Amino acid sequence: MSTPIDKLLSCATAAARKAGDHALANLDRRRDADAITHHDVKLKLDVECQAIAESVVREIFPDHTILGEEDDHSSVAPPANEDGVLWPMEADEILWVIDPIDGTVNFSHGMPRWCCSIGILKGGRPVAGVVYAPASGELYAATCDSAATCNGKAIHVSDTTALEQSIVMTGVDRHKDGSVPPLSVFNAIANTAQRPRIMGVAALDMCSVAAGQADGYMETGIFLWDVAAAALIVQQAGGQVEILKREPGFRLQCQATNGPIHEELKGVVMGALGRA
Ligand code: LIP
Repeated sequence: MSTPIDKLLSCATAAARKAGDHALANLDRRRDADAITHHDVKLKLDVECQAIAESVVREIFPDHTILGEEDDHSSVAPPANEDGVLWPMEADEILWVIDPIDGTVNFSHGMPRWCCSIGILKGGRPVAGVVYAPASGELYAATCDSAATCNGKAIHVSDTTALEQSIVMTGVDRHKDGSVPPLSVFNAIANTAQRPRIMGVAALDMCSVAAGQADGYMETGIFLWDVAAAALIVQQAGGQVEILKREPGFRLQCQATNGPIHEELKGVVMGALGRA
């Protein structure tokens, strides 16, 4: 018998709240790190929060597979593209995708913009997702058969029709091979949109699109766990999400928009990436 979607959503909500609240309660330990690299940091709290979220999921769904940001995925090869699918997999397989602290660098500096993101894929398609931002108390949620909400209230994407009137959120690419110059997408957006924004938290950036506060989001050096929950939240808020490229280690190029600006933004981004 298949698992009811609302049971998946309530478990994801409980797991995100428990993990996120643990991080918030331990803010004074935000700089305790297992590793600090030039562009990133591996926090002890990241590992703890992933374990907390996983234990909530395992208690209710002991047989489900969990993919967490903190595991080693470097050798995973990208699958072939399949429309409407975030990450192609077996039709009946359920995958929990957990980013215990998205916006780790913000968090480690004491900035309040970070979140816990939990998305559930079935056959590679998102069926439920929760993005919880403990510092602001915002909890975004959606399932494949219900509207997107923020703290229980329905949210909707903007109706902006032109890129020149749009706020587009993006990030700084950290491809070590230099295949994508770090600010190439930012520069292209800065030249065409009303304003570009880099806030450092992909899941919350996409929720801003879902809530109609921003009109688009595009990032090249992003991972499945950054977008698994928010992709569904954008879609169920009336927006459009497209994976422009999949790379080894669950790395993605992902665009999420309100819909009307999607093709215009994609043209700009593809031009910047030399794939026009
Ligand atoms: C981060 C993203 C951010 C992106 C960073 C990083 P983390 O996730 O949310 O938007 O620009 O490259 O992937 O590492 O803080 O969970």
